[in-house]
Amino acid sequence: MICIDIYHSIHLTCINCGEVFPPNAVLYTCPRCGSLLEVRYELRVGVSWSIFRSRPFTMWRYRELIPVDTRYVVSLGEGGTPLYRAEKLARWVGVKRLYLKFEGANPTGSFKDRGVCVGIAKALECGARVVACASTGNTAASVAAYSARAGVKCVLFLPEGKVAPGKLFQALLHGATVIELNCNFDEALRLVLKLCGRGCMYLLNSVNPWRLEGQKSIAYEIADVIGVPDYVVVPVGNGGNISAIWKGFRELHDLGLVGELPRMIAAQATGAAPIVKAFRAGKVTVDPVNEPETIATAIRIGNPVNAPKALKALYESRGLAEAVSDYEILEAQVAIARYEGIGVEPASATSVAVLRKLVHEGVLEPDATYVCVLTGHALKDPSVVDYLSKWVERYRCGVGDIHYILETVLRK
Ligand code: AN7
Repeated sequence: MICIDIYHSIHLTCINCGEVFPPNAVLYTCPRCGSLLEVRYELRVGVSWSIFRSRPFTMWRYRELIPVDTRYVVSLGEGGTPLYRAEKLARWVGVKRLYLKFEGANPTGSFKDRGVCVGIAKALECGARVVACASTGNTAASVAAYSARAGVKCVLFLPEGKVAPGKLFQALLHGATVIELNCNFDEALRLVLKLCGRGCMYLLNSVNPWRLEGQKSIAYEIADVIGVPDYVVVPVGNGGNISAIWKGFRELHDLGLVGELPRMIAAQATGAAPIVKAFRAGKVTVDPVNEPETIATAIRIGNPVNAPKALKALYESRGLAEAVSDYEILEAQVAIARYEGIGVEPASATSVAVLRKLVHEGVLEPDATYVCVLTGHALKDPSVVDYLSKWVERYRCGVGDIHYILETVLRK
């Protein structure tokens, strides 16, 4: 058991004005300038890969680098997800070395579990009895499960009709209070931010900087298993995860645990690509997309709350940002499933679709090491099968017709 006495200091810092706040302050944005907060810490103890590798492969293997009081952690075994070498998919994409970080293998089927686990620990430390979030679905599913295990009440604000069925089912199954709003995700998030600002509920969206402290561990695991790749491609909605992964790599670099840094690539859907637009214009904030639309409902986000952090990650890492159509997303989802046996939801496939597009356009070199982060499991959204008719083989027939059907099938 370790707690916080292994740190010289832990604090929240405003990324804009630099104001510093204590780690147990219940703050989601800077009270002085309204900008985003970041967790900073200074270790009192030494760390090394050999210490980390002497422990089980979960995200808590790197617990010194996740500055939360572990006495409050309620775990479901988050992190420690597979990093697959994908040789057939690499050929389809057009690169030599491609790895897939499969976050669908987390307890509730998405990377959110890493961040929500830390966020719930912070909620418990602060004495919160109710946690809340707005969500396109995966955060809701994760918060519902972890709050159930932690024994706190959970209130979820969802855009009505736009949450994939698997995610909605998880939220209801775990006993959360589900409020479906007749607005989109961006409006729901603004509403819940305001409500949580009054102090009646603890906010677990990724604007809460503690969420990112958990999600950093994706970088730690990648570096642990294959070292630092040339590029990491991440599906982007609110921009929390790409910021967290970049923070993770930077911390490893600052601690001398790695010698290089990767370049970060943001992957979005064409109908919801405010980060791509801002990056192309060289801007540090986004112009919101008012009516975002994409089949990848997880990233149907027009006004990303972590945009300043995500854009900073792209500029600092000399990265890239690109968007792909819904058709390209589904095509990649099918390719990942068929070439590698890995089932992901549409939002996750944007990383592979964007990589393929950039390689085919000659923007990215074939001879580099790429990691695509696959953020969520296929079972989250079985509804997309309705759009896959071009790719699925499916027959309905009477038993009497079976010989005729088989003849057709086996001749193909
Ligand atoms: C599968 O659950 O925003 O850029 O409310 O579910 O950190 O927002 C989900 C986001 C990528 C984007 N892939 O991550 C929510 C939510 C999947 C996701 C993202 C999400 P961020």
